[in-house]
Amino acid sequence: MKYRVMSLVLGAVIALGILPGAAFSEETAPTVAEAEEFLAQAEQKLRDLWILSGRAQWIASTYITEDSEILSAKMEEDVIRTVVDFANSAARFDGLELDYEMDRKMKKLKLALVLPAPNDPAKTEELTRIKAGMEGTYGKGKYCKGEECLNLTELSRVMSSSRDPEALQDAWTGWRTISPVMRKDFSRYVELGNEGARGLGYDDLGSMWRSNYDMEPDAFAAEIDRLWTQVSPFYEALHCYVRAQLNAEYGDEVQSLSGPIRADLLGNMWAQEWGNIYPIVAPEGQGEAVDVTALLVAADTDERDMVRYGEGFFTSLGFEKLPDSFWEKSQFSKPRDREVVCHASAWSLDFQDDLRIKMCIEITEEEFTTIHHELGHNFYQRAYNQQPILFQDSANDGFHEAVGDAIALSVTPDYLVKIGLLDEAPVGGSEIAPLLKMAMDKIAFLPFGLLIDQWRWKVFSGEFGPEDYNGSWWQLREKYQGIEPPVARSEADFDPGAKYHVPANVPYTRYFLARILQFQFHRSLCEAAGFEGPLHECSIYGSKEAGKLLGDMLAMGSSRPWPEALEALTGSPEMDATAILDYFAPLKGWLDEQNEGQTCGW
Ligand code: X8Z
Ligand code: ZN
Repeated sequence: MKYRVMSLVLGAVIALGILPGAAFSEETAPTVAEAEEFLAQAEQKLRDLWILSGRAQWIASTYITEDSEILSAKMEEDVIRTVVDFANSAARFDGLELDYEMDRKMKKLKLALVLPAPNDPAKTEELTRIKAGMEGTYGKGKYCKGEECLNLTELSRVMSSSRDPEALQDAWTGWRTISPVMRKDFSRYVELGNEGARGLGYDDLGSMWRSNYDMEPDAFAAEIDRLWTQVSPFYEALHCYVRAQLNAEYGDEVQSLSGPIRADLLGNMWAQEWGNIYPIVAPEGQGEAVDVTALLVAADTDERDMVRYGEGFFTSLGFEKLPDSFWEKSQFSKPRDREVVCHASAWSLDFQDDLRIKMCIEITEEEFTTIHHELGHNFYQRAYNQQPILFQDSANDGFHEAVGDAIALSVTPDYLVKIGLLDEAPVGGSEIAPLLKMAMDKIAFLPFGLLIDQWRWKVFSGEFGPEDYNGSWWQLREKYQGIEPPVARSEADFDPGAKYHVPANVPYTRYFLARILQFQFHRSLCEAAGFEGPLHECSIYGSKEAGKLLGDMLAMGSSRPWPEALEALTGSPEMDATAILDYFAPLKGWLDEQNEGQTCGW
């Protein structure tokens, strides 16, 4: 099962028989023994279904055709129906005194779907077909100019490397031609998903998503606001500095010194991470940032080699090597002969050892980081594979996204020297350059990580209606990120659909949480490794102590509330932005100096 969609990949039922709950009498009062039997049956059946539907989805993602799409939608339909049935049947045991484990399993069962459907077979089918169709449309998406058609990988290359505003604008608007056709389907998906969530007792689908954090949904939303308040001054300082550098690079005509930044100038199709334009903002005389892309290319590294490096990091911590099947069954490169979903993902197909990643790896630093990110999912999945199936998940979804990223923070110059990619680490000099380069990805991402679901939550609650999908999207893009489109947009566009997680129905707040959590993890792991010194210089490579601390937390899966898992690793049960702020502290002072005399903000 693919991690990111745990619940929606979850299974299928087809001919597997027994209706959930059918074995239990509705007439007599339920007993604890019956509840236990019910859970055992549910777990057995869901495991079978999830394995089957995971396989169907693997094929649909690595071989997009009408047939594979229909089959995977069909399997997903069965999973949804089964989980909804189980969740409804579970209500029968409400009010019974269950032990902790059983009680938690009942809760997890109710939340096992990311996409619930109404209790109506025709609507369930409609919803799964719409969802599979939107994801397929995204996967196949191309921008054609005459004979020449460009896919997302190719357009992204333009976004990351071109410095020609016209070419950037063309690639940016070109990619967004793939999504207007999704608009109608998306609004129907919102209706049906909401109806499904209400059927399970939630206010709407957004509220259901927010209910999976061991706290009240409103309290979770407040938690997110609190974290954003902690980090937003840093983002504003970075925004201000970068805007000035872009103004110096492109001139007033292209990028003004005030107001929002033009969204196509930041080196990424969605302006979510800005590391690709680091050369434009690199300060002189402030030390050196290592160019990992150049090192990979110089060493003639291929896609598999890159993944081997990633695996090597985890084994250095004491984790077992990946199984042979990982190397045989993963998709590392974009096939030439068929359409695939290139968006990177990590899968556990059998809840045991059939681990795989699916990527279209490019030989770049950005992808090197993504490989560590994906492997983090796989090592997590294997670490919790002894848990009951309903606890085979991360402590909260931000944890799943944070593990590989925390490891990638240890890809320091010293580490690159150890693995032979770099001859020697830059010595002396200022730390500003490497910190700024890192901040272009980590700090720049924060408002983006936040806003996708701020938008979707309001779409699900009805506050943003179909007549204002694109307008409200850009309102939030400007509010949080301080960016604006390079050309006027209208409701004939559907720009949210040009970001994978929207058509694919993957909640996004997890990535915001992960940006905060990964620095907390890194700080604690560095401490366990006995590292003393600035956090950005720490690499836990080779530390069995750090590996043990991490591995023990991962093995908990979702069996306990996430604050306990966090406390086990960091000593504190709170999500807290001080770790990311500490990591970048020297940079903040420097940015403030650079920004002196500027009018920051937008
Ligand atoms: O979607 C991903 C991963 C798969 S879980 C590649 N990420 C987000 C994105 O690409 O938008 C990782 C960072 C944010
Ligand atoms: Zn991920």
